[in-house]
Amino acid sequence: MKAAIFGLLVAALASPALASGSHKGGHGEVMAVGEPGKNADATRTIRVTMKETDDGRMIFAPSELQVREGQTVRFTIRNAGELEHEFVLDQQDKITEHKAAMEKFPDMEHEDPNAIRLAPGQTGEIVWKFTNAGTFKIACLVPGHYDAGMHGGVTVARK
Ligand SMILES: [Cu+2]
Repeated sequence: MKAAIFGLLVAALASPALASGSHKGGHGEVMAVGEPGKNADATRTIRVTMKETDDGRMIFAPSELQVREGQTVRFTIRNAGELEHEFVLDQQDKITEHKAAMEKFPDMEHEDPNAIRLAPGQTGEIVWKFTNAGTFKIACLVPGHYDAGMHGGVTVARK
């Protein structure tokens, strides 16, 4: 239900080019960044911590990740901060679109397989298969967090 509402909001915000049908990634449509992976296929675990820093920034540590095309990765994500944070994995234009939607509707929740929201102290997992080489993003789209530094890159090397 919430995901469906989000889809409508994104459709309303998206440019005509983006509204062509592939923008609602995570709802059974093909995403450039890949697809949900099977736990048994994961050949690698990447641990990512989300937190605020003493100088007022918010970060992912590490923030630059390197994986390989075809690889299934288990992301173990820990919120070591004092605020709620989220980990969203996607291509840059989808992140930008989603960020704008979140700023307009801050209470919006989403339950996409490429995203996880964690309360302080919580740890969660995303198993993801990277099906395409390229440069993608991780980001926290809680309003203000991206601009406080909470984003990073995922480079998917060609097989
Ligand atoms: Cu955050």
